[in-house]
Amino acid sequence: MTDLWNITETSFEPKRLRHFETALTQGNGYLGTRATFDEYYPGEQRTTFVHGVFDDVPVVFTHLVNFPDWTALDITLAGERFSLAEGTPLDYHRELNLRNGLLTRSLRWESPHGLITKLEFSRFTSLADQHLMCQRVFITPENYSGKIQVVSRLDAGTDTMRYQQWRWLDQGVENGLIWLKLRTLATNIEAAMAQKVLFKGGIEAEIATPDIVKMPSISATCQADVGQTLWFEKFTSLYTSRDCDNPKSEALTGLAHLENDPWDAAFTANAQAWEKEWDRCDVVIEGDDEAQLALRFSIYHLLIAAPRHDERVNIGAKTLSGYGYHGHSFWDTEIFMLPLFTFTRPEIARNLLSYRYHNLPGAHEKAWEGGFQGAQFPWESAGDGREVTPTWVPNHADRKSLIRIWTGDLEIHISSDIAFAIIQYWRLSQDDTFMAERGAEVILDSAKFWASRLEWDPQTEQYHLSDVIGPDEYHEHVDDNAYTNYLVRWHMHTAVAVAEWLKTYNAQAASDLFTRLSIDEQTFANWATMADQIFCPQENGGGLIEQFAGYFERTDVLASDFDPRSESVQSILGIEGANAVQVLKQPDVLMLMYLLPELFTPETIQANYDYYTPRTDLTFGSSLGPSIQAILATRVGNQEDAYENFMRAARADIEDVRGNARDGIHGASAGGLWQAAVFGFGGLHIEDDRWYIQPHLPAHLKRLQFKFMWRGEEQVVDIRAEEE
Ligand code: IFM
Repeated sequence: MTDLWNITETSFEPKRLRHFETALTQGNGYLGTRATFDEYYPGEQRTTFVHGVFDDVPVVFTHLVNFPDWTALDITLAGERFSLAEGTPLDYHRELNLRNGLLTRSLRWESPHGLITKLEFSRFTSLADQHLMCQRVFITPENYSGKIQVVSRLDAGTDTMRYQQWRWLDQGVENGLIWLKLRTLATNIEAAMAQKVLFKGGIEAEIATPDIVKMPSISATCQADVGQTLWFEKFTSLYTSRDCDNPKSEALTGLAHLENDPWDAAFTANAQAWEKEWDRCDVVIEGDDEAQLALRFSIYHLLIAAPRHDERVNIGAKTLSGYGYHGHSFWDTEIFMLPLFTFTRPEIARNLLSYRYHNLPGAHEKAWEGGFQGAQFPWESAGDGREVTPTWVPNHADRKSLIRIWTGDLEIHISSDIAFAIIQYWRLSQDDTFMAERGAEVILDSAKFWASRLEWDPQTEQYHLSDVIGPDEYHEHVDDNAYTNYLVRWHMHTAVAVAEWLKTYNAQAASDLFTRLSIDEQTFANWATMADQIFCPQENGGGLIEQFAGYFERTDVLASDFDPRSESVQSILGIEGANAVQVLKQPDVLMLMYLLPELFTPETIQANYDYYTPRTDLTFGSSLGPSIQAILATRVGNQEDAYENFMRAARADIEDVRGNARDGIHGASAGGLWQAAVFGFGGLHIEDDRWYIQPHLPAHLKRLQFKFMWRGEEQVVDIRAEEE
């Protein structure tokens, strides 16, 4: 039987090194550490990212900063350095326990000179104390006696994609603890780390603390007899000036307070914190072990990326698990990842939505730079909420050229995606305080942007949005993208309704906000009229909604016309080529029908499903596509498609189906998978003041169970297939 809580690696395959570094990433919503080995290995990406700690880099503006390595261990066994690049690993087994976040690796290593040593490594980043990281190692010489040396360090020799982002400030040794202090070069964030190593098991070790610049270390040398086990535990703390005034003192104090059996105490607290999370967020699937494990894997990765104590950070498209997209956040958060939190951990959803509220100044700047009013949220956002989408990136196919990235200029739907997520959170939580103090401002300020961005055409007597990119990024510079226009219309009507609500909920707050935004009753009347006049493509004779003006005139080819293949339609045809055909990178009209189903009849959804599905590059296009496709498939009663696309999303990172999992977890796909289980298979619907389910379990599933919070009360949905 498949283990339903463990991701395992049963043999060491160097080719999959970076994939596993991503897949087995650990974290606690404050930091994320890739699963590199404790000892060094060539080609690894030794990385710890901390939420909100960005610094400047060329081209992509800003990048999450790679922290000094806290895991580093140099182990020398009777004169031979332990490394998997040498010798032979025997009985290799690595596993990540999703239930408690513990990563373990055990192996017997035969050195080039034939010495065999059993090594067992464990580590976790505490969910109970987000500043604490713990490691434990057992070393047993099996066929020799000899000297064993272990050197542990805080290694500030790390870089971020070859850029140095740290200025080393100071380091030292205090009461057996080593510490290190640094500051980011441009953003001036100070960080401090401290480390303590405890030698256990009664072995006499000679301890030293070599104070090597940028690499304070603790070394222990001892004599071990054949069969004797050397055991040590290592604790690291990390603080930054984003969390406290004096990171060094906090880092030292954090470790000074560790109890006698710190590993046990810390691990118990960590495991209890995890138990609470899983109690609220787990989704139980019976009848499909692969789907069950993949879903837990996805939820785990979102939980370790979710800020629990910080409302000024967001989750990057690749979470904190890799370098893809530099730590930048997209609509991936609000539309794909956030529902898991809104429905199961509303406190986290509130933090993430507050990030947008706190970053309104960046959205004002973007609107102003484009010549508009109000708040236009950036397509890519990082530390301070300014637009950080790169304008040009290197063309890897032709090193002499650059590629112009248009999404930062044209993919404007994100402002309405954020409004949508706020309303969804409000409906579920009824958190009126948040709405009155923050949500309303975001929705109204961005409606103000739309009012200035919409283009009036006196000929059609309608408003249009020209030169945009919808969710389907194979088509750039299009006019009247259906997804964007419908969402904007919804947004402006919603803004008027929210303004009405605020007046009754808190007249003073409403009046203050309206004054601050320079809006009044006349503005709301204008917005309502404008919203009604936005051109929203209607069904043609066959019930189809045209994805953008002129889409149906593009060359009609299907995604399958390019099979067999191992790359996206865009990499086969090039940017211009893909722009000229109807194949989509990800569902666009169907995405609209998923978010605003009340606007479309079942027949219309069916017609559009049938048309757009074969034209969508679901295998190699965007990783955001399959989960949404799966949900729509359940809506049209196509169980086979639903399961196929669910599994596509499920395998994205576990199986590395796109070959780019090394760059980090596809956070949107992970969040989409949760939605596909709950809203797709589970058929959970929210309507006005009630919720109901219309399950669509794939035939082989025996049970689907999930929980969610409805207005402060936990709801349990337990769907069981009928016994035959
Ligand atoms: O936000 C997505 C977009 O929809 C497709 N390209 C990748 C982005 C980040 O995941």
